[in-house]
Amino acid sequence: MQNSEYYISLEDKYGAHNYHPLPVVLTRGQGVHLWDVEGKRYYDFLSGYSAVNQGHCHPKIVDAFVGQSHQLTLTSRAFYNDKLGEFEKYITELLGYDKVLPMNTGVEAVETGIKLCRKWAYEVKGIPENEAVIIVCDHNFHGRTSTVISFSSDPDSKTNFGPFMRGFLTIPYNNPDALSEALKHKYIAGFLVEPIQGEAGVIVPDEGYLSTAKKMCEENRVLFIADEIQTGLCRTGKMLCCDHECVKPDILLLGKALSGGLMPVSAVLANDEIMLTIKHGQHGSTYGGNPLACVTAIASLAVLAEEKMADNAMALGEYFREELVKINSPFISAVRGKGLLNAIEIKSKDAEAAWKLCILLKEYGLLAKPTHGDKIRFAPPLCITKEQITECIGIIKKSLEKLEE
Ligand code: IF1
Repeated sequence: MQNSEYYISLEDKYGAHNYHPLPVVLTRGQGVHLWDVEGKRYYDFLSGYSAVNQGHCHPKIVDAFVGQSHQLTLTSRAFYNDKLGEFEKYITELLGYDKVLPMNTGVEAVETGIKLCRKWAYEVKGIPENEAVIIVCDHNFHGRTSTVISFSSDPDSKTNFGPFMRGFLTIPYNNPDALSEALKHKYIAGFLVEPIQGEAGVIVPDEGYLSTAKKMCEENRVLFIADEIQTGLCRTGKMLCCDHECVKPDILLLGKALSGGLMPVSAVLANDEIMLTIKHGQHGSTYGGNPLACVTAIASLAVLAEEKMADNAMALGEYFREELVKINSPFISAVRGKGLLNAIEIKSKDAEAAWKLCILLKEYGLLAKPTHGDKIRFAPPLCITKEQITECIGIIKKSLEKLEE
């Protein structure tokens, strides 16, 4: 095995420069821990952007994956297979929907949700073809395809990738009045929203925002589309973030931890009135619903329940935020989150302060990365223990003190 510099130089020379990673080269993961090529151990406080809620290389998920990989991995949907129906039954009964449409990446689920919403708008609600409008929120992040960045408000995600897809109306997040106004427009088909805005810096809306928004959508026969790709699957202390307000989305989008970080698996759930608007030959994917993905997803969902990861996230999230506040650092201007999806906002004259803090955290054995400059997301795997959280608070405290020097 070579050293970190060697692997970093390989990526620099041969890889696209579409990321600016922290200078650490990882070679092994287990539970809440990662190891770099020099053998140093870290706490993972990013969890693959919430794709590794169950912990790295969870033995039960790996065993399911390896077992199926020796048997049958891909048939395409030109034929049936003996795992897809089992997965479809499992997840629709678990989450209370008539049907599921399996895809691979999160953004494919978002694109599928948009297509379903439009199809329903034309063929059920009766909106004139090509006139459907979907309401989205400022500072959203729903993925990086050309359609989805068409309604991004982030210049980095959007500049010079045009021309863009029309049919989207942007409103401020966490603003029921703005949604009420937008719903007066003709031809509104859906409202696509993150229950907590992850990329924007873990923006938690006011209590009641989601339930008020859902009610407004019902009153206007508009589909409430919840992007739970990052907030779902126990991350915020409930199976779904919408569960905190007993909101049942019309279209539910899942991804990331649906496969425990082993392979891309995403899913779109809806009831028949919406889901059956897509007929055979009208949407699909080579890998969508492959047997390997189905077995991996069932194991990933089962582990969340067996290990009570939602309860753990709820309890330890509270503890983590309380302890962060107790640090009382002059650098921390905000602490926010729900469950184990949290973030701090860094206050400093130095624009690089958040990055420098992440470098210090790395030195002291914790991996996290800034989002949008001055915010640092803290999202460990949901199997973390109170003792480990306490140790990580110590690392964060020590790093902040070092930053002051
Ligand atoms: C990157 C962000 C997080 C997502 C939500 C859909 C998707 C994502 C709420 C698309 C993906 C990832 C993408 C990755 C970094 C990461 C990210 F910073 F980009 F925004 F987590 F906050 N909906 N988020 O968070 O899912 O197609 O990637 O599977 O693109 O840099 P995907």
